[in-house]
Order: sequence, then C-alpha cells, then structure tokens
Amino acid sequence: MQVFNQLLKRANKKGAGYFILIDPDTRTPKELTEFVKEICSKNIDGILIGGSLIVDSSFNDSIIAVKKASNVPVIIFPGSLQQISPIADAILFLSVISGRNPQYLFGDHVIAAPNIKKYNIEPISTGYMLFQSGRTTTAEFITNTKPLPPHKPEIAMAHALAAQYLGMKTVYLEAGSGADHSVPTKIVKAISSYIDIPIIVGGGIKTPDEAREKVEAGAKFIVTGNLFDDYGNLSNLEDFVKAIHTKESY
Ligand code: 1GP
Repeated sequence: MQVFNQLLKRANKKGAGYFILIDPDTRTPKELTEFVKEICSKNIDGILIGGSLIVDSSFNDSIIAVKKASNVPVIIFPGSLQQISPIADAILFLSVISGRNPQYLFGDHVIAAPNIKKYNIEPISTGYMLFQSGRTTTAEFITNTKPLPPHKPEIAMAHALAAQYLGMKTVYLEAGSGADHSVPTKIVKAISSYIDIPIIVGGGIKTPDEAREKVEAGAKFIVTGNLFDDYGNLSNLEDFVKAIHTKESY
C-alpha cells in the first residue's frame, strides 16, 4: 500500500496521526539517531524531515540516520530543491497555495519532479496554506508570500476547496515553525466541514490540549517540530500521542 494511504488508514483508526518534524540542521547524525529511537518508541505515526532554511549540505546523511533508527515512514518536508533524497519513503509535494509566488506554486515542482520519479519516492500532493500567526515566520519570508488572514475563514475555505478540486491529496494548514499562535481551531473546523480531503495542521502547537482541540476540529494529522529541540520537553511526548490518538485507549 502507498505510504500516504497507509498513514491515512492508521490515522483513521486511531482518531488522528501524529508527525514529528525534524530540522536536520539542529542535530548531528548521531544525535538524530538517538532522538528518532526515542520518539519512535512513543507510538508516533510518521517523521517529517526538512526545513525552510537548511544551511547544512549533509541532508542525505541526516535522512540516512533518521531512516535507520525509524520504525515509521520518513517523509521529506522540503524547504528547497536541495531537499530530495532517495532514502525517504515519501515527499510532501508542496504547492504554497496561500501565496501567489509562481516559484512555489508551480515552478520548483517542474525541476523536482524528474528526480522524485528517478528516486522512486512517493509524492504526496499537498496544498500548503500559510497563515498569519504573529511575527513573520521563516516560511513566509523564504517563500516571499503573503500568509492568509486567520480571522477570515471564508478565504481559507475557498483556498482549501480549490486544492481539493485541483486533485491535491491533502492540505497543510501552517502557522510556521515556532509561531506565536497556531492556526485557529475555528479555521480548522471551518475547513474540515467544507472539504473532503484530509487536513494536516502544524506550527506553534505547544500543548497536548491544543493538539487535541485541532483533532476534534477535524485535523487528520498534527505536526510539532521545534518543541522537542528542547530535550526537556520530551517528557510531554506521550501526552501529545494520547491527545492526538483520540480513538485509542492507553
Ligand atoms: C512547521 O508545522 C511545522 O513547519 C511545525 O511547527 O516547529 O512550531 O511545531 P513547530
């Protein structure tokens, strides 16, 4: 079965799925291995790897380290064309649909597609919707796009529906890594009641309760990233897993 369908099946069974995003720049390959072993022992559903501003050139080495230690799918969350590797199981084939920058709407994709085919990794067509969330985020700055207003659900809903009509497999509602505020639960609810494709929500989610709220509002996958750059926060990981897997009894 294809990676995304497998993830979806698992998420439906558990209530929702939980992805942890790893920015490979923040850890050495050895640290990555230890971190991945630790998070995989806690019943997460997938690992996203990538970032908007990866300055290190050893992306492939990082994926090798992650893949070796992981018992869940490893999916590239590419911030640039350099972030494609044959080692991964799949790649979010992102189009920044909240913006109007052609490079990120349908530009880099043309360059990336032949390599994705050559490497035989599964592309997961994703409508990436960046929301205003307080301060300027790296994703906003790098993509040079205007984020969606979080107090205008009708605009967000129309974008998500257009993604569905274009045949995208999922929409990613993004507040940006380390955002002050996550995508409002009201927005998640409005979109989930309006479209049929699964919704990924990430950016600025800081507590298990906040994650649960998004799931109850209709998110199919939750992503947290830099929260666990602080190893001290790892003690919260099990609570996140429990909060997101609403149909599981732990
Ligand atoms: C960022 O959605 C991800 O692209 C995760 O965000 O690092 O804020 O958890 P955080």
